[in-house]
Formats: sequence, structure tokens, C-alpha cells
Amino acid sequence: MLYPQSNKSRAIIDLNGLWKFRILKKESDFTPGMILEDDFDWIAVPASYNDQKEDPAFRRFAGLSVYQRSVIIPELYKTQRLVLRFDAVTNAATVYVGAKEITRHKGGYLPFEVELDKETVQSEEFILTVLVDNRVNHSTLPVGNEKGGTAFFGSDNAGIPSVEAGKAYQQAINLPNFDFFNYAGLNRSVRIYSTPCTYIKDISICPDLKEDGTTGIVSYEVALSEENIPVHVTIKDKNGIAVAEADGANGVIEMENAHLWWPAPGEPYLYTASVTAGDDSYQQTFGIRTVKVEGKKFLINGKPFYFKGFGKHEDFMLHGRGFDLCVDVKDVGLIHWLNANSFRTSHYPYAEEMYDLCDREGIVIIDETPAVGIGAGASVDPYKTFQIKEHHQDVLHDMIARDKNHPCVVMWSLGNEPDTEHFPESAYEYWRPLYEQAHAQDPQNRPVTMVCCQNDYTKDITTRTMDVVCLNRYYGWYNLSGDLDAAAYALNLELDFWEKIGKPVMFTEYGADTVAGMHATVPEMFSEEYQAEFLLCYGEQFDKRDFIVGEQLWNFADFGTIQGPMRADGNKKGLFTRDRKPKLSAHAMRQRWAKIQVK
Ligand code: BDP
Repeated sequence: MLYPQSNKSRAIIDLNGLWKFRILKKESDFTPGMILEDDFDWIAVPASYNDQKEDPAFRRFAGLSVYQRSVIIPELYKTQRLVLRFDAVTNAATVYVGAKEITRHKGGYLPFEVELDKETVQSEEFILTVLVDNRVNHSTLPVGNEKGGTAFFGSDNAGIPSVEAGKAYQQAINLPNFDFFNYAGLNRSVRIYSTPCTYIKDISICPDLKEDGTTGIVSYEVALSEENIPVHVTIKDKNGIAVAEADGANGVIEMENAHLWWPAPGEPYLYTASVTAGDDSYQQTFGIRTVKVEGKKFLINGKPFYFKGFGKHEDFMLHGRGFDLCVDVKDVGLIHWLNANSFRTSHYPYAEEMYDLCDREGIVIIDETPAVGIGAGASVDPYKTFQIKEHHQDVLHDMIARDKNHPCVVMWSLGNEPDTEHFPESAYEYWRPLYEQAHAQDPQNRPVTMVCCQNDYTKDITTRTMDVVCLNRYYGWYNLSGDLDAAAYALNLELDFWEKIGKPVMFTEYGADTVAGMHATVPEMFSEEYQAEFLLCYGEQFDKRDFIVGEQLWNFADFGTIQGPMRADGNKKGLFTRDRKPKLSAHAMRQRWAKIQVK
């Protein structure tokens, strides 16, 4: 799916800003065509609604809410094809023009769009309404707990009559089965964009390198609304100078002495494919770089790459998971400051602008679907009971379709920490087709992984079949708590196991909750010193093993999450506080990563 663009044949109408908003007490409070006249709040878009108001309902709410605004289409756009695009509505949306439903979409972290019909385009003004559903359950990704499910944090005290009665009273039907706050609403931009009536539907670019290592081979494919529209492609260098050309909706362009995209500040060289097709045009940036797994190595442009970084969240004060380019720019600056080079979009695809920024800044991304929470304890086979398979296939498809041209994306993550231990065969049968789907769909055939929960790895038959083994481990935190000697011992035993698998292995999570400002001379849990020692201790173990291709600790910054006895004001495993102040460990990792030169 192409990102909205303003160019000589396309324009954008921005629908961000203040919208009318109402939380519905019950589903029947909504009727198509209803107007929010009184009893509504003004709410900012893009942003999650949860922290914008003091009413506790905004924070605790699980159900339907309504966003509404009026739209006037300028006369000069009315001869064009107009497409309404939502970059992300969390977790599901039904969209109305007046009383007429024009589209609906399931899933809160990927864009969807709908062409406006003639009547709407020609009208003087229309009311745009979005019915938002934030609920998560056994058929959504991320997965939520259903009535009677277990609490995400702490003991559930199942079977104690008074607690069971309390749960019934609480009607806890919408507890996330994941450790991040279920921030909801119009989290990303809303726009109408125009195209000519015959138009470019999609562009795929697949770069490769000849054996000489300097000649780029750029295969491209332009999908069109109608066959036989003449297509012309001009490749421009970073200064906008044309360096190659081709005709036709698909083809292969050879580029001698190509500048390669490499993840380091100042080196992520970007070209632009300037495509014209009849009246339409589109400028698609791309990088010439290859990604490959060979033996126990992860190669970018044929050279071994070592991931230095973290899992992140789209999370910030006040706007929750709402898109904010300024936060992204700040975070990328901090990533450079740390001498890091990568992150995982844990646990869902991020806003498209972040990938664009990372293309330009030379940061590597592991792109993850929102498949988190697929597990419900040892007694329930999630693969037999959750209704998620088709939806998972859809989100994987849509994520690859959206992000396939970004040079910064070097690996797809099918999901985070599913059950692979209690139901190993079911897990393999579930994940293998997704692995194959990703490989079949991606024009660049990037490596594919699935991120493995701390488990009895000897029983897990899925993780080892991925291109890169990605491990989340908490020795010294959730287990062997506070004892880093025991943690290192146990970690090494496990590493002996993975060494024999003969694949590249990376750590996609390891970390310790840390209260900023809490210090200790003898490092104990929650102190800044313990976090720094914990992370460095893991690093020491990694350094002894040549099959480890990366360390992405947990987490870049503290973040908001569901309440519980294990969380005080959010998850505190950040190198930075939520407002991006460094903890001791940020300085420690900065020094460590300065010494690991990737190149
Ligand atoms: C891992 C999850 C991550 C959590 C983290 C933690 O993948 O989402 O936030 O643990 O407990 O299991 O901090």
C-alpha cells in the first residue's frame, strides 16, 4: 500500500485536529447517522483518547466510542479520485459518511483506506463518523482475555469463592493478555488523498547486488488501476539527479557503481524511483542493500551484521500510542547517541513515518505483527481455541505490503512470545504456514523470525525452524531473581543448547525493571546499578559466542501498561524514563556499544 503523497498529480486533505468524541455506555447507544450535538468531548487526533481527559472512564473503558467531524472537499479536488485513509485505528473501526457505512477494518496498527463515492465527493459537506472498538479478546491481535480469563499480572487466586464472585462483579471481560496499555482511538493520521482517475495502485522495488559487490540490480513492479497505461521510471540519486531510466510496468535496472544503503549515520544512501503512469506519478524511495542469513551469520550487503538495540514501544505521555513525529525524531537521535543501530517494533507495526525516518537515518528494524498474547497457560491450547489464524494471515500480509520497500526493514517477526512449549506440535503447525507466507510474499525475501518466550527450549520445535532464533530471556529477573552469577550460569547452559542448532541467535529481550533515581552500592533489584550490571552481564556472555548476531534489550524507554502488582506506574525496564531521561544503564550500554564496531 502506498503512503499518501503530495506531488504534481496527487494532493492531500489533512483531517487531523479536533474531533468530536463520545464513549458509548452501551452498543445500542449508536445509530448510524446520529449527530454528536451535546454530551461530547473535543479530542485530539492523532492520539489515543485514554489519557486526554480526567474522567476515569477514558482510561478504563472497554467498548465502543464515536469520533465525528465534518468534511468539506475543495472544488478543485472534485474531478479527482479521492481516497479516505486511516493510518491506524485501534483496535477496530467502522466508518460512516452520514448514515452510510463505507468501510470497516479489524486490527489497530495498520492502515486501511476506502475510495469516496461520487455523491460524497460532490456533496457540499458531509459528516464523517468513526465507530471505534478498543476491545481485545480471543479473536483479536493483540489477544485479550475473555470473561473468566486469568489476570495478566500476579496470582489469579482461581477457585477462591469471594475472588471468583469479585471477578463476576468486576465483569472483567477485556483484560489485555499483553504487557502494554491498550491505548485506543484514532492513533495515527487521517487523510483524504487524491489521485487521477487512472492511477498507480502499488510499487514494489527489490534491490540486489551483482557478485562484483558494486553493481546494483533493481527489479521493480508497478501495479496499475488499468492495464496498458504507459509507465516510465526514472531513478534519481540523493541529489535528485537522474541516474537510470526504464519503461514498462515491470523491469530490471542495472546500476553500475551503486551507492549502497548501510545502517550507519551518514551512510544510508537512498535513491528515488520517480514513476509516471499516464496522468499519475509517485516518488518511491528505496535503498540498494541485500539481507541474507548464511550459516550462523546475518549479512547485510554480504557483511556480518550485529544488532545493537532494543525492543521499543510507541508510547509517550498524554498521547499514549498517538503518532508524534517529534518523539520519533528524538528517539532516533537517542539511538544514535547510544551507539545502537536497530530496534524491533515490539509488539505491532509502527507508524509509517518511523520507517521512513529510519531509512534516512540508517537504523535497522525488525518489523513485528501485533501477534502477542497467544498463550493462556498450560491447560488451554491457544491454537485450537483462539480464532486468530485468518486475521493473523491478514495482518502479516498487510504489514509486508505496507513496509516491503523500506531498506531499514531487514527481518519480519511473525509475533511475540506465543506458546511453543505446552503445545509444541500445534505451535509448529500454526507458525510454519505464516513463515512460508512471509517468504512467499516479500519481494525482497527477507529473513523471517518469531520471538520466543522464556520456556523449556528443549520442548519447543518451532523457534529453531526460524531463519534467526530470537530469544526473550529474564534470568536474573523473573527467575533467579537478583542473582547474576546464577543467571549467567543458567544462560550459558541454554546457549550451549542453541549453539548446536547451527543458526544465528539473537536476544530480542532481556532486562530489569529499574526505578530512576534508586541507587545502591551493593546492586539489588530495581536499582539503577542492578540494571546496568544485569545488562552488562548478559553482554559478557554474548561476547563469548560467535553465533550470537545481536542484542536487543528490553526496553528502550519505560512505558505505560496494564495495572497489576508487578507494575508501579508502568513497565520500568527502559534505558530511559518515559520522558527520555537516561538511567545509569543508558550510559553503560552507550559505552559497551561504542566498542562493538559493526563493519
Ligand atoms: C516479555 C514481553 C514484553 C514484556 C516483558 C516484561 O514480551 O512485552 O513487557 O516481558 O515483562 O515477556 O517486561
